[in-house]
Amino acid sequence: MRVFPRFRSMASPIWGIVVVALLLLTAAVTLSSPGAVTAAGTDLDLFLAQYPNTVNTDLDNCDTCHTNNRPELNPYGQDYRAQGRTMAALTQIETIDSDGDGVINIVEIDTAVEPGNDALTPLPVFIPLVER
Ligand SMILES: [Ca+2]
Ligand SMILES: [Ca+2]
Repeated sequence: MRVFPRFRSMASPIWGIVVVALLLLTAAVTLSSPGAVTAAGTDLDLFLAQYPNTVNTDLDNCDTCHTNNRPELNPYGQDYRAQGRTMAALTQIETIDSDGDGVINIVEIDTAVEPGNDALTPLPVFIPLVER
């Protein structure tokens, strides 16, 4: 059976080495990119330490600071980064409305609503009127 020279060369051991090298390079780039492992290992941990009531809520994930187009930051994540990505930064941005939905960040955080997503706001609280 005749094998075309092009396919024969593809089967040589050097291509196996090239493929393995590319896979290792891809893994190294993925693991070292900021916002991937770093964000999950430090920024989210800082957030949960600062706001322990948000553990196991909708804020206990990367969506708190990132858009669905990772590693792109949402407005809250951008404000957090601009202030230095520390616990002090979290405190500094509590009283601003990062996503512009009319609710300041700390109120959204206290109600487990994303402070970087203007499509999500806390439900209004209705206080019943009491007749005298
Ligand atoms: Ca807001
Ligand atoms: Ca919001």
